[in-house]
Amino acid sequence: MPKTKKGERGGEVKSAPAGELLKYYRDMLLIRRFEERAGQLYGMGLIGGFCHLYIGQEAVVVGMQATITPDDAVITSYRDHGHMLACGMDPRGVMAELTGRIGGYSKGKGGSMHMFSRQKNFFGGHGIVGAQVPIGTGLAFAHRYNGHRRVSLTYLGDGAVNQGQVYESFNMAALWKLPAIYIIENNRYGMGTSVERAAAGPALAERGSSYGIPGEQVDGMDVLAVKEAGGRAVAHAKAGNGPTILEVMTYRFRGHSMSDPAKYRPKEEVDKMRTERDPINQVRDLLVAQGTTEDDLKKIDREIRDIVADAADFAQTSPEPPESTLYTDILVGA
Ligand SMILES: Cc1ncc(C[n+]2csc(CCOP(=O)(O)OP(=O)(O)O)c2C)c(N)n1
Ligand SMILES: [Mg+2]
Repeated sequence: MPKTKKGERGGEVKSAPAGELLKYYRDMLLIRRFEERAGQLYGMGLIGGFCHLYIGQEAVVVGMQATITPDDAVITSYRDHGHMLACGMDPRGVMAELTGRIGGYSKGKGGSMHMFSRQKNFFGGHGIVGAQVPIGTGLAFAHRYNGHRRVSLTYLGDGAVNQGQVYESFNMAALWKLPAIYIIENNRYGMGTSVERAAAGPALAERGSSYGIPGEQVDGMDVLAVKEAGGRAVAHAKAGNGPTILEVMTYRFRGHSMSDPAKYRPKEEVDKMRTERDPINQVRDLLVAQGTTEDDLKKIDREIRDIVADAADFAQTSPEPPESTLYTDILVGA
């Protein structure tokens, strides 16, 4: 259980041992720096197609990842780079996929939205809004069918939660008590539409209540809060009690994709979230309060910078796939 300490703003904030916090700091910083570099490569014209950055939302995936084992399954939407890095996928392979090179996870043919790792139990990377939800439910079904004590984490957005297939999935997951955890990353917008304009009823955590699925709203800018709620959901599923919905309140600091008019939310709103709720700065503050030095943090910063620089170099030097591979690795044979 996380310890609590008095926060600078007077409230109770959670804390945890330095070793644990350092891991979260490192993992979130890797995602942040990776995404910043991906944004730069996109600006240089090196990334084709879509590219959706996860900056601001890092605590969601890092907190959830801390609750599962490598055998558990993870699936998400197109805003997927952070999820892949959190699953332990190689930054080189992810970046090279963004630049469409043969060293990428889909051999340069999938791009940002279509990457997978069977080895890390990461099942994509889906460009159709909500389409990952039935698949994630199927993964939970497979765990149950095969008698494995494993869970499936399905991430979806506040926009995706209004798709019909989500409710077919909720019904089956509840009916068969599947070990499915649905993590709604409520970043307040689906492209340029605020959740208030798109969703009837504000409580997305309650969207499974008529199926009897417990729901919980969680502070998604606080990695320890995510980990705590995630841990409860995983224990519930592994005990055979079925699915949980976590509505994780988060915020994306960047645009929806690389072209975003930025007219649907005031600049002050973004600035306020960046300065007051940045998930990485919050962990950094906890670490400093526990005695981690600036030098220790700088060392981590340098390590992360080197990993990202190496991934970016690889993504520019790995060759493009040859024309002869145009029709290979498209379908898996029966
Ligand atoms: C079925 C379908 N409808 C529409 C789109 C276009 N589209 C892409 S992302 C998106 C917004 C989804 O928002 P949300 O679920 O909140 O996820 P976020 O982008 O905030 O992570 C839409 C409408 C799509 N890709 N698929
Ligand atoms: Mg959204």
